[in-house]
Amino acid sequence: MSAQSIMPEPSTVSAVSSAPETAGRWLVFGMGKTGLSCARFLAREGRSVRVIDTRATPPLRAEIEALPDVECQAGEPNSAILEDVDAVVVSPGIALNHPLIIAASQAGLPVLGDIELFARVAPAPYVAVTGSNGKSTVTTLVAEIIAADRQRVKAGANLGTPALDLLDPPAPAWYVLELSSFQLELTESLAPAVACILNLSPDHLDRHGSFEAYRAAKAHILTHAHAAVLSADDPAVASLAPRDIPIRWVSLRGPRPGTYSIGLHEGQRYFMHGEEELFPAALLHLKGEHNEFNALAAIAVTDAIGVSRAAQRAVLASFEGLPHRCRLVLEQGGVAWFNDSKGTNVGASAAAIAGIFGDRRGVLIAGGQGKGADFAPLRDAIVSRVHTVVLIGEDAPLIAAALGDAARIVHAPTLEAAVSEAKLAAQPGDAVLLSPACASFDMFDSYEARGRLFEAAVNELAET
Ligand code: UMA
Ligand code: ADP
Repeated sequence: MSAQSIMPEPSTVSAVSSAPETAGRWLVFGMGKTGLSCARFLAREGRSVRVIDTRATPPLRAEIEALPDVECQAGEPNSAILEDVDAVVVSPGIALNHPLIIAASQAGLPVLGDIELFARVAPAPYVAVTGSNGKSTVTTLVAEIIAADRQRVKAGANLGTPALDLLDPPAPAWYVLELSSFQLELTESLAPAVACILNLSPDHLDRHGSFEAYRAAKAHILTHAHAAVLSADDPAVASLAPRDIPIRWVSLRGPRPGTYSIGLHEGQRYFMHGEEELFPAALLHLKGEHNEFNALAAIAVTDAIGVSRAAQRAVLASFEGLPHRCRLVLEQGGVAWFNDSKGTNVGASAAAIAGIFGDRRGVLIAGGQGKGADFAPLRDAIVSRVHTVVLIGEDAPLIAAALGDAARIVHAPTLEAAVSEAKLAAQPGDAVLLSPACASFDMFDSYEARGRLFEAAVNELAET
């Protein structure tokens, strides 16, 4: 199939007003980045908007209140607020079992998310990327490759700029969206030119209740997709493959016809498409096999939309990786310190451990809020690689129980103390990796704050 034939027509829906529910008052739930983008979008469309948030002092209230014809109300909402409402837009941080959402559904009100609004009006085609891990890396690679091909591109959604803010003119040739399960569970019209699912491993089970429910939410990305890029290595992804659209498969299990993979030729490793050698794998700076997979996925996605090899090569050769993802902070006394604060679930940290400790042993710093995860797979990941695990945060006891005697376990009250413990435990030739397998919110505002503090503590220790 040619690249052109998968390109969807730009949306024929020029405004959200074609939807039946748009005549009356819109209720936006959440005063975070998404709530602000929804209120701004709906106000610009001339809608009457009320924005609510369960918190007494929501973060972006002042910015939202400054919009014309937008009303704000903070504090736990009462279902009476639904009386004069015609549609509810829910921010991704709100669980759909919130009593107000249940009441809205029971009242027959449309309940939608910001990505649904985006999909209804997008003036240019879009690529959508999801998965449990690697989304931000692949979204960024895809956007940079499109830009290197001298096409206008805007990237965002779960990564950075909310999707509706990307609609500010001028329209690009392509949008690239990173989508979370929370965003996907509230979409119906999403029709990406290419939908990519990188992998699926348990995450956010405290919100979705089960892995199957989480997977079902992610599967929404494929419902109206024109083409797909899917992992052939992950049965939970591969079994979602639709039969009626072209699929590009990505695998780390060696070359196969039509598949994007890594192959050997005259002793050199190559990114391959089927039998074709595309680029030497050594071109990529990013560490770890998981990043080779991410690079292959970005090549597959940009092949699907007809981007040049030269643009792919230029970006793969120059991309240094995003902050807080397996980034080298310091090498001192024969010990290399890595910040993978974005390793916020077990699957991510298992991949980071395999990538960083591939050719050396060392110390892992982990722990935080486990989001209901089963930590048992971490045990397999650390055996024969990690001699000491330093644990922090509220779910440290759960992780210690899951690891058993696979490594020496040390508990630390703070991240700074964990860095000191890691310094004591590390031997020359070792790596020390922060990859918490947990969310940060028990001790920090965000994974970025956790990563920054780690880097500061490591750099400070280096000076002592
Ligand atoms: N909250 C309340 N009461 C409310 C509204 C929100 O307590 O009435 C709390 C939520 O429980 C949540 C926090 O506020 O802890 C933020 O919720 P939100 O929906 O207002 O968040 P936004 O600021 O709009 O950010 C959201 C995404 N956040 C979440 O999905 C939790 C951001 O992804 C995304 O970048 C942004 O929209 C723009 O699209 C962040 C994230 O952590 C990076 N995503 C998860 C992940 O990547 O694993 C899914
Ligand atoms: P996401 O946006 O899905 O959280 P990121 O690109 O930000 O993904 O990477 C987050 C972390 O997930 C990385 O620091 C790394 O530990 C892990 N990771 C990245 N890519 C993959 C992959 N393809 N498979 C498994 N783990 C990965």
